[in-house]
Amino acid sequence: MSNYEIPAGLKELLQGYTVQVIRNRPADLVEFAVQHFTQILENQKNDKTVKKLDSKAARKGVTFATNSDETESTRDEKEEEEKPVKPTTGKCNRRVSVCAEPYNPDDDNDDDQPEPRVVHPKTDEQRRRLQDACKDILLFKTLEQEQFSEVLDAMFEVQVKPQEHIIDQGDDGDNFYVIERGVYNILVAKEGVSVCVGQYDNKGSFGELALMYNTPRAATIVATQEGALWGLDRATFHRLIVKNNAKKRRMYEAFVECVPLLKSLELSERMKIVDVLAARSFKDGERIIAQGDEADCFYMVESGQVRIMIKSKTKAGQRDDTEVEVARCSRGQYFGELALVNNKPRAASVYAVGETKCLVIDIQAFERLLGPCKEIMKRNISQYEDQLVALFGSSVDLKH
Ligand code: 1OR
Ligand code: 1OR
Repeated sequence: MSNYEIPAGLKELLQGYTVQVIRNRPADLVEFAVQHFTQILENQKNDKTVKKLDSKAARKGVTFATNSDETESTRDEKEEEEKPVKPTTGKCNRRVSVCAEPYNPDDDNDDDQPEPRVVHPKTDEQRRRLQDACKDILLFKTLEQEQFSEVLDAMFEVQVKPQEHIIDQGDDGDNFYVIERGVYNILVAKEGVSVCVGQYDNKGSFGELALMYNTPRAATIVATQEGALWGLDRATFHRLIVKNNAKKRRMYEAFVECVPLLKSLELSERMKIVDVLAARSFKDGERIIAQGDEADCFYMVESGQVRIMIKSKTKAGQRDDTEVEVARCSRGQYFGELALVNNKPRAASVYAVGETKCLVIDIQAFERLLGPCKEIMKRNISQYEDQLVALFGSSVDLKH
């Protein structure tokens, strides 16, 4: 008995079935099991066929459609989302974006509808890799534990080849992607010419915009090398992440209104910032940013305070390890913009003073949403430079 090895995937298969039983409360467990596992088998067969035909189309999430008591919906989008997704083989089969209106998650009020749950069984090893890839994804940070594990259950692994287009600008949105590994270029068409505007380097996520706002894909994402991604289907993204945005808006709307930097933005632009931000808490004395590190996000102080500390260079150009406090930021103030604006390492270290809560935005969202505020930031940065000279003399350079 002790020599018997539990086959890979068995635990996940049984867990998936158990979850569906709890959710659907079927009268006949055996009959329900037959339906459930037949559906998995069919989906697997479909997956295999499509993989051979078109690896991109095969990335559609597969829904285990067990909510047979769902009432007919009049919304085209909802109907399509909640049907089992049949993998398709070409762009002509993609769904068509019907609306480019800013999406307001508060309008969505179908919480009392039964919800389908997508489960892609995973081995323990896959689940570990997935959890690792998702641990810093800001969009997942505000989810409750239960919602987060639903997201993990629904994600599916995607192997990527060099030069593969994961997303094409203008297409309809099918999945959201989290990067496990690989380097991906972000291309945007400007006057008919495709321009590389950024890159994901072995971390991060993309493909949320078309799903959040029901708009065509805003950029093309191309793998520069072999890589691996985790996909999340549109319906699950909508059900868990977009619905959660309504809660986020209620929580942070008042806060973003009080950030002076964001005053020049339209209300709808400020709400888009709320949609992408994540809250992070720090203990007294905890280091939030380390001078010299590579930068990948921007911070606003929601409560508490932070201390900005600089290690100066001596006249001989050697780094002196003693840190000097140069500034403090409290509620409504921001930090961590300098490295993003200058595309340089962090110019200072930042520490929490007392329990501190910050709201964080990743570099791509910063570039996309805070463009109009950059002039204000640059003006403030030139003030840093004046103070730097006053404190340390002209031998110190904020740009490293
Ligand atoms: P999506 O669903 O529109 C393309 O599909 C994805 O590219 C998009 O979601 C974002 O996740 C990601 N502008 C628009 N989309 C971007 C950008 C971006 N960067 C990443 N994505 N900009 C570049 C910022 C570095 C602004 C370009 C003008
Ligand atoms: P960052 O991305 O370089 C550290 O990460 C952050 O500290 C930096 O962005 C700024 O947001 C913030 N000099 C350098 N960084 C500063 C300064 C500063 N103040 C805040 N930061 N000076 C203080 C000016 C009041 C000049 C140093 C003498």
